Amino acid sequence: MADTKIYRASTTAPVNIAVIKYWGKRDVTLNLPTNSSLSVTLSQSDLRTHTTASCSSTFTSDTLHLNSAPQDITGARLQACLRALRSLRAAHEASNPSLPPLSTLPLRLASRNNFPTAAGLASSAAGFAALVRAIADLYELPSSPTELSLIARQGSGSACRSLFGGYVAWNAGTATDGSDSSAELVAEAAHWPDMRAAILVASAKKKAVSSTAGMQATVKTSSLFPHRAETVVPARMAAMRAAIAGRDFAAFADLTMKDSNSFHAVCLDTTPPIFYMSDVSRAAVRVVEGINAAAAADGITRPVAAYTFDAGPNAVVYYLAEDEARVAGAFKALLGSVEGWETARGAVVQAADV
Ligand code: 2P0
Repeated sequence: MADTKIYRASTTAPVNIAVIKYWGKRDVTLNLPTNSSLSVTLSQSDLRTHTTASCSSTFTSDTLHLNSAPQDITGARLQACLRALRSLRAAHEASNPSLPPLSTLPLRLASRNNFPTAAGLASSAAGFAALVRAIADLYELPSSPTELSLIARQGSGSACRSLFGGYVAWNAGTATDGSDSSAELVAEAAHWPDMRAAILVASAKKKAVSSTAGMQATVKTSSLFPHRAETVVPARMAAMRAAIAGRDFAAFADLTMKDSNSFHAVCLDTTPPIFYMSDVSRAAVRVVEGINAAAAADGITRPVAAYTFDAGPNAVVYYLAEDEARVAGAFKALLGSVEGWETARGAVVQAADV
C-alpha cells in the first residue's frame, strides 16, 4: 500500500548578534565570507524562529510559509539548502534500506518569527538555521551542528552561527569549495552566565539595502575594506576569543563597539554610501557613552555597556547582570525623551538572556 503518512519535525533557532561582524563575500554563490566572525546567540526564550518541516507523498510540491504568508521557494540559496539536505537523506537511506524514502517526497515548511522580519534583527540567521535543523530532524540525519552549519551558511551566511547557543565563531576558511567555512562553538552560554543583551528597536521596518547587495557593493568599492578584512578582523577574532575565555568584559566591550563602528565605517566608505545607523542609533551610542562615563565617575574601572549595530538602526547593548540597573534602567529612563523608538514586542527595551 502507498505510504500516505505525513512525516513531521519542529524546531526553533535563536537570533545571533555578531560582535565581530561578517561583511563581504569572497564567493557569492557558496556564501563564503572574506573574514571570520564571532557572535553571541541570544537565549531561545527571546528572539527566535520556529519552523515545522513535513513531507508526504500526498503533497504536490515543495512549499514555504513565513508568518503564514506563502514565500517564493525558487531562490538559489533555499534550493541549495534543500538539495544538500535531500542528498544527505538519500545517502542515509542508501545505507539504511529500512528507512522510508523521504528524500524524494515534497516538503512543506512553515516558519514563524516572534520579532520583526528583515529589520536588522538577524531574521535570516534564525530563519535558515531553524529551516535546516527542522529538515535535518525530519530526515533523522546524524549530522553535527558544524556539518549542518555548512548547509545553513549557503542559505544565509550568519545562519551558520545560529546552530549553536552561546559564543560562536564562523571560520572564514580558505577552501574554494567552502568545505572549511563553518561555525564552531567558542564557549557555552553557561561559561559567562552574567552576560545580558538589551535589544533597542529603533525601527521595525524592512531595511533599505539588503545585506547581500550592501556587502557586494562594499567589497567592490571601499578602499578601507581590504584593511578591515585582512588586518583588523583577524587580530580582533583572536582578541575576542581571549576576552570570552577570560570573561573579560572590558576587552569584550571595547572590541564589540570598535568592530561595530569599523563595519559601519566601511559601509559609509562604500559608493554610494550605505547608512544603516540612524539619528536614533547615534542617540543610543551617546546613551551608552553616558552610562559608561557615569560608571567611571562612580569608580567603576571598566565599561558597563557595549553597543553593536547590524545592517539596520536597532541597537543591541551587552552588559553584565550586576550592572542591570545602570544599563537597562538608564535606557528605560532616558528613552522616554528619545523620539523615534518603536516597540518590537510591547517593550522598547527588551532585556534578553544570552
Ligand atoms: C553579521 N550581518 O555578522 C553581519 C553584521 C549584518 C551586519 O551577517 O548575504 O543576512 O544572507 O549571507 O547573513 C547579515 O548578513 O547575509 C550579517 P547573507 P546575512 O551578523
